[in-house]
Amino acid sequence: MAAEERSKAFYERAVKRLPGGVNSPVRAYQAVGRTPRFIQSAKGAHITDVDGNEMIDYVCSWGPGILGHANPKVVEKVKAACDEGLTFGAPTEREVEMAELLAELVPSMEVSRLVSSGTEATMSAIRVARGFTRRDKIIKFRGCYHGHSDGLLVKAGSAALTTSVPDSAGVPADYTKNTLVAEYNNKESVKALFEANPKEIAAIIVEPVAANMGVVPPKDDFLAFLREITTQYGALLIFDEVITGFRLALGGAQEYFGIKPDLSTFGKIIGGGMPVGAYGGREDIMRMVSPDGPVYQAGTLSGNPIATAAGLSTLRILKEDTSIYERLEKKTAKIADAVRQAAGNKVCVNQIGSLMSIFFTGEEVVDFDSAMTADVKAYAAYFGHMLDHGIYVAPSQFEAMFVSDAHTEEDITKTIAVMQQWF
Ligand code: HOZ
Repeated sequence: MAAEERSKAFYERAVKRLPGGVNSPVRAYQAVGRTPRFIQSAKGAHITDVDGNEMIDYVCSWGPGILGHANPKVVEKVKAACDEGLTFGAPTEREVEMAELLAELVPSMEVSRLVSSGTEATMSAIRVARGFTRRDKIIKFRGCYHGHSDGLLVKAGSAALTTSVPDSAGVPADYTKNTLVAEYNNKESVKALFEANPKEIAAIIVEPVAANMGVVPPKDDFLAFLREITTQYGALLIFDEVITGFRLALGGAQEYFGIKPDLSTFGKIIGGGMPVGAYGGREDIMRMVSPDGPVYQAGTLSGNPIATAAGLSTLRILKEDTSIYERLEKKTAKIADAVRQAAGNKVCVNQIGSLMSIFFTGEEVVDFDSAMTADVKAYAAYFGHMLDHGIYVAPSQFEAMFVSDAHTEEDITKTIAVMQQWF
């Protein structure tokens, strides 16, 4: 086993002053029974912990790192932006450029608002949907995760699953009574909710590829069905593209699947490694947002100049070289195929673009229930093997594996070899 002394020492200090010793639950490694690695630095596809262990990174900061860590062009822009000032609480040119670029690359984003996290983006998009439709109820899917705002922390995925709290304590029932829950990839469950509440549903919010109960792609026409049924009932369709945005394609999942939502939310990649989120969509809907309209939402660090510098630079790199998406798909599919070959039907490998999950179950994983058949103890053992052999994957069965443009053929070959040893 690699040296972990310094990580252990930091963790001992951390648990005294931080809940679980961390600032976001999945980082605590509770689901895999190991000590979290404290990170010193990262470059390209490699991450190095405080004990000097260099690992091939497939967490990629949970998605932002599509170019790998510390891309020199992005870092240069960030440094230059720092010299100009860290935050002004006033409009800047880069915010306008960002909104223009979003509209260019994702045509449904006619008008957008920048915020500081994906959680803020989804919470605000829901508020706009409610303000626009003058309806209160929303539909979300079991196992999908849209950040940690009260109304969305219902049957939620991500670390809420790992820590067995898909419904969080501290959220009054009154706050979630308007959150209706349907089953991902199950049209009937959505139909039933609309039939029971024909004029009350403001919006459906969905991860177009569920990636917080592990990666679960939508069945053939599921997203098209959501588009149709929302239109039919006068509700809005919100794509939560915090993970899929600029990852599945330059235009996100909406380009990949050819479905145009009314509103979308972004985070992760659009911040290029800095804290950013965005929500936006149809102009008539977005004009509801204050100060144009009556839906209030604000933020001191919204559109922060450093974050927009990192985000713009990242999006421009992606725009200049869209072949990156083919490369990502090829590399990720290579890993997925190798695991399928080595593990046979002991596992279910879901892969789409540069997102992937290995579910430790013999069942096909298409929804929350099938995801829950995964053997989390088996995942924990696999995680330990990967970690001990220099491969850094998510410390949870229910998070995605992210591949970046910085992963080299050598990285992929080594990763496959370590995986094959295990299976
Ligand atoms: N919610 C993130 C995974 N889907 C985890 C964020 C973090 O721990 O950094």
